[in-house]
Amino acid sequence: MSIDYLALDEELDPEGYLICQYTVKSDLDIETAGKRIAEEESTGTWTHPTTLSDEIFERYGAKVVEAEGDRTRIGYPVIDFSGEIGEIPQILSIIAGNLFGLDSLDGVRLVDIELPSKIVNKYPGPQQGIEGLRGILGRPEKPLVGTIVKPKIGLPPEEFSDYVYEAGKGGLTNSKDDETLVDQDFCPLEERVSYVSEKLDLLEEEGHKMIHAHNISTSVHKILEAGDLALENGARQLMVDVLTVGFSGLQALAEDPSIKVPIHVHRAMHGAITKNPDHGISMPVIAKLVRMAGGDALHTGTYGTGKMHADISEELMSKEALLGEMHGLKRMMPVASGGLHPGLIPELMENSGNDVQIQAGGGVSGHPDGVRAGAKALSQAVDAAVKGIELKEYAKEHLELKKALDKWM
Ligand code: CAP
Ligand code: MG
Repeated sequence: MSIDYLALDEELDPEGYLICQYTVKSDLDIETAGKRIAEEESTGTWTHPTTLSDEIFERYGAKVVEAEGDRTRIGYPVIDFSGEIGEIPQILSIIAGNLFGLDSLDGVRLVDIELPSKIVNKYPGPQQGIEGLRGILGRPEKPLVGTIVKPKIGLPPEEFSDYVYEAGKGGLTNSKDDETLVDQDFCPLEERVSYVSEKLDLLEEEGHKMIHAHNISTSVHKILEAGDLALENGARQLMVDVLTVGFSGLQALAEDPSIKVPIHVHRAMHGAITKNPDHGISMPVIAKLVRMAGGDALHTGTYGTGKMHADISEELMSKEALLGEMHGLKRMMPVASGGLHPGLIPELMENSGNDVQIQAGGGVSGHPDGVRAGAKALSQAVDAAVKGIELKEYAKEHLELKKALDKWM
């Protein structure tokens, strides 16, 4: 046989390959562009290595099985990902590695990946997932409703915990640290967790179950220690900024037997990777990797309703990446957050359905009557949407919602 990465007539066994779909912008025709990616990321380089035999190519070479318009599908043999040590970093170094820097390609976007069970089954995945979260909160069907403590930074631990308490009194099921807060001098992790845990206990005594995700994003060699510190002080949920920490930090936590609480995953920095439609990695791909690494809930967007940039078709794919079948891994909770307020809930829920954790920071703390009223207004908006009642109608009997709509609509 001879070495040719183009295999357009071949049907790939989905269990034998990790199949990637890329879109490419280049002066090259799409077949040649696909070949450049396949050779760079498997057995080739810019010229033919004299050390590359037909046998090596046959066994380890990637195959371009589709090349049409600006799209190409490339299959990487599962054996290229074998071994005990490589894991997600190695997967990314192959399917999302040098190819992004090739001078002959003006833009490449990794749009989707199909992972075979041989790869996925190496990962335990989410420990709690959506069912676990719903079980902890005793909320089997309705969306979870949460807030992000605002301002993002600056509140000392006690005032911080007062915010959480007020949000709980307004009916919210969830709250969380912001992605930029970890252990700063004005609000150290240990003290913050301890104050918040007291308030969550108090809420529970008063009949309301709520959890708060504490951000322990740090270097991988410190993250388990930070997790333990939070748990010793009563944390009911942990949070990781997965892209600034790295997938490995999330996986280290998720696979540690002492961490039994759900892990909330924030995606700060994803815009640098996902926002350019001609280049980078799509959010659904990141979502699949987060699910393998063991996240329980992940930010996937607000379907065009909030403050963050959105491509709705990709957001729907991300939702499917978390909730669809994935070789037996538990399903994850999609989190909708960013510029939300009660007035946006019906439109959001048309796309999200009930399997969503809805969160508003400004949309709770910016309510004219404060956090408790803001939390009530958000809960009322979700209740109205679940019941299929128009917000304006529902607001006639729900004053907090009315004031929120008056302010933001
Ligand atoms: C939302 C948020 C989240 C964004 C991130 C913020 O606050 O806490 O970090 O949701 O976007 O700081 O902006 P607001 P995404 O409710 O006050 O906007 O979820 O798309 O990753
Ligand atoms: Mg935030």
